[in-house]
Amino acid sequence: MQAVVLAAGEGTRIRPLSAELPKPMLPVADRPLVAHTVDAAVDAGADEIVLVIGYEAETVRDYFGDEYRGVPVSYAVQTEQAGTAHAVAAAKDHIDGPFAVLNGDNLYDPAAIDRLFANCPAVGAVEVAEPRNYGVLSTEDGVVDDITEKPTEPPTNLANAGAYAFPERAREWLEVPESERGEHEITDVLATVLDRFAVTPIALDRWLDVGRPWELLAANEWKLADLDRRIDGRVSDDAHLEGDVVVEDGATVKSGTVIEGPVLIRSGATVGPNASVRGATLIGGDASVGHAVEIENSVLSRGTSVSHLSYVGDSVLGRNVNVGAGTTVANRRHDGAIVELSVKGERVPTGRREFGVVAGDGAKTGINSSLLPGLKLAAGATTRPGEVVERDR
Ligand code: TTP
Repeated sequence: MQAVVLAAGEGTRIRPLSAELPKPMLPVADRPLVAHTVDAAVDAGADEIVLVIGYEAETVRDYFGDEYRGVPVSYAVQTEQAGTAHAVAAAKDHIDGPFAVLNGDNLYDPAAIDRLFANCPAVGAVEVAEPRNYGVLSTEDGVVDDITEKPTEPPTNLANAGAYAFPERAREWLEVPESERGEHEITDVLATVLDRFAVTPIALDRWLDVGRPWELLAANEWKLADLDRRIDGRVSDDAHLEGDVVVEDGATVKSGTVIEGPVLIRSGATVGPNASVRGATLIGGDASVGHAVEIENSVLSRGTSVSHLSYVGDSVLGRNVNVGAGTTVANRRHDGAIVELSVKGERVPTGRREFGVVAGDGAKTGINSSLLPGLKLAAGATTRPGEVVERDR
């Protein structure tokens, strides 16, 4: 089966992390987010991967090339992000048989992708507590017979997980009219398939739609929890590594450092001396965590540097961010309330009582900056030495 993976969107809700990198290419453990989906498709036996690309398309192409893990990869360019059906339609000329459609910004339970492919036509379904916020699937006699977007009275608690195995004929049904929100939506293609085929619901034990910055943190928490301890880099004799810690070849952990897994330290990174790293944390390639720095439950992307005597907790730092010495990130409010973050100009609850900051590529904090919880620093933004930063910049 061919697997069409949608990776053309910019990820406006995850800004500033997507300022120069499309959301599907943001780091989740040891690879880009979309690579987890492509890996699941390859493991399920996909005989071709068709990547739909658009925003910052070259970064996706450069990563996967023409062949990935022995499976041919082709690309369809969607010039305008006019919706998920529009994205699949851009790949129409590549499709010549039954085909799967997967979102390049979703993490799926890999075993479910196996079952999805084996049971074509099929759709991924995930049990949710609040089905009103999702496309909800109705079933009869073990077959999906309808999908309703954000229903006020949901017929089931089965949400559409954005994973489809379509019969070849669906190729003819990709041109759908604009929906109320002005997009050409894949769910309208699914509705036609449901009318004409018996579509099997495939239960996903786990699923995560990465739309906003804290969901990238959650994606890392998920995939870092799967790490198995492996020490290939240089670790000082008096560093203390507990639990599932991976130190890749070419990474260095210096004297006096304490690391409590799951923590992944990628090649070229340096940690310590006397640093403390814990929680689900990714220290990206060539990143640097200096003397007496504490990092907790955070993502540090490639090339990011946190200088001596700083604290970073529950935060996502883009590439080549420079955290000046003595910077402190606050990751809890005094009132213990859920931390909010601005998403497209609106304050949105992250669902977390502990959440720090999100910094775009190249942001720099001055020495001894203090950053309040739920802040965003734009790509290239700076803070002054000693500044207490209370608002996004
Ligand atoms: P969304 O998350 O709806 O869109 P997005 O990724 O651009 O993010 P945001 O809403 O924050 O701007 O998209 C779901 C998936 O479909 C995702 O993998 C991107 C992909 N997609 C396309 O490839 N083309 C499109 O036109 C759209 C709307 C989405």
